[in-house]
Amino acid sequence: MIYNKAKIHFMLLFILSILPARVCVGSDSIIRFNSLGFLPDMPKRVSIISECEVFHVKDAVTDVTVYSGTVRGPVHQEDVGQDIWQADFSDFMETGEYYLEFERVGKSIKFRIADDVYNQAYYTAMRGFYLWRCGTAVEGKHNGEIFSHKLCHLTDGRLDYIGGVGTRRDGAGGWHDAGDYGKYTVNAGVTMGVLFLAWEQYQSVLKGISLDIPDTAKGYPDYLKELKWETDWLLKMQYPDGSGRVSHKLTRLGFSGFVMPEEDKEKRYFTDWSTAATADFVAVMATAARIFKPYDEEYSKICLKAAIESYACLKMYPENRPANLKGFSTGGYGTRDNDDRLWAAAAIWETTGSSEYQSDFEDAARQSRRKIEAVWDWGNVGNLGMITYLFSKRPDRDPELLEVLHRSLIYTADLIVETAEKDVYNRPLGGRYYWGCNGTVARQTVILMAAYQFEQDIKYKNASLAVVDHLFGRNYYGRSFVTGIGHNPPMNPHDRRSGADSIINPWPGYLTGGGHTATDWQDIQDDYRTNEIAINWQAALVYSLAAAIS
Ligand code: 9MR
Ligand code: 9MR
Ligand code: ZN
Repeated sequence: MIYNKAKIHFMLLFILSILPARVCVGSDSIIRFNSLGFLPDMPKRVSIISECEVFHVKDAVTDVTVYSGTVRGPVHQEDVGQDIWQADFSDFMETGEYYLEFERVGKSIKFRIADDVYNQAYYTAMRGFYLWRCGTAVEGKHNGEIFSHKLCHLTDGRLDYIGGVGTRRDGAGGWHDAGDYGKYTVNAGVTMGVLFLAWEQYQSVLKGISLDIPDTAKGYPDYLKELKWETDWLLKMQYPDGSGRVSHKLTRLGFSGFVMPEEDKEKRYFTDWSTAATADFVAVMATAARIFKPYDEEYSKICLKAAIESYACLKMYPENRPANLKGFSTGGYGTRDNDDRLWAAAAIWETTGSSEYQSDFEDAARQSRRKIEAVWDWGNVGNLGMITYLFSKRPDRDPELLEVLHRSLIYTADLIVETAEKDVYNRPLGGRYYWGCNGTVARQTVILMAAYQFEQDIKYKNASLAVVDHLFGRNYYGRSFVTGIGHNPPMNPHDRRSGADSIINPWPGYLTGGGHTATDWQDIQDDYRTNEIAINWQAALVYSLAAAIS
């Protein structure tokens, strides 16, 4: 009788499943690594929290040892309060399915080495945006379960707070922001900026990947189809009076309870405008005009017109102007606008080539103290402007400024690499822990990959992949931080859909925010400080995975 690999595997699984639990469980919480697996020719690193020395890589089907090595360590790390041993089997490159065995410690969970180990995660994470769609019904399958919600928030939004008492205007569509159902321009900005950047850098791979989403933008690749959904909504955030002002957000007065979006029937309002929101709007619309152009000439014009109109508004209001959000207790996303203006100028210059925008950017960039920054998010989007300029193909850039920005990019990327190397789990943020820091961990890949593209030094790509390792298991918790994917993922994110529907598993593919100390992440729904999900963190996750599969 001939047994093929798959059959033997199946039989083994069957035998394992009837053995007592302790035999199969292994020591998976002790041996920590990327539970999605590894790319054949890339680093394969493991953090172990128990004293160990010799380890073996074993074929998961035959139990044959295919590689043996010795660990390094221990290294003590203060913030996590642990002694960590490190194993490295990077020079083992055979595709297949394996597990690790550490003498006197035990076995790890199984993992794969293959070229496609991150593809499914990319797909699921990107589809997270589709599932976040507002103003429509959505439905998606994951591991055989169907997640869905009905038409929601069709009456967005009221104008009472911007001079239209009792009236409304169309503000439907876009993505819900996070675990709540609000829609916030500033956070949409950084999210779209990172997603557009992923497209610009990895479109040769991304455009071939079907996301199985509805055809809401004929002729667009799926990835851009999803981005257009948000762009359509963002266009509606611009005041229609020609002033170019952009509402800071569109939300209820306070957060809803844990209900499905279609049950959230309270009034939602366009709020007052801010210069930060207006600048982010310019940046997104200018970039959208450029990126959508090959697929949709007409729409590209609409985006560019909107960008130009709002840029004029910024020029009329050179001082930072926060929105008046009195009466609202939903998310604030209050931010000073310098970095947003810088990004706006870079994006609209890159799209139009106009020298006015160019000198606006160059002046702002020369004045900017920190150029390329190591830590950034919705409150600090200058990097998006700097990167736009650095990667531009336009001929007349200022060589001196370019040189300064280039040096800053390498300096910052090197700093991130060093910071990650010093951390026992290769976390690239050092001792920084705060609201949404997992998003920033993921976002480090943007700077790392920018440096990689300039220098072609593999250390940057390796560090970028180590970020993915960290998010999917090589971390203090020995768990995946992404719902529905990887080992022991979050089960109770602060997400209203996940809390309100009748399915035990949470909506899939979402990165949770992370602890505010090294050790205080709690996988409980009430802990919105550490266990919420959000589009800006998700965009960074998508970027990191897009880089990994490209
Ligand atoms: O659910 C809200 C979450 O989306 C926000 O990020 C968070 C901080 O603004 O606030 C959450 O709402 C909480 C509110 O602020 C206080 N009461 C409990 C709410 C959670 O159900
Ligand atoms: O991501 C935001 C984080 O940086 C802030 O510290 C926090 C408190 O203001 O708010 C976070 O954003 C939340 C937003 O205000 C409302 N929707 C959910 C967002 C994620 O928690
Ligand atoms: Zn909605």
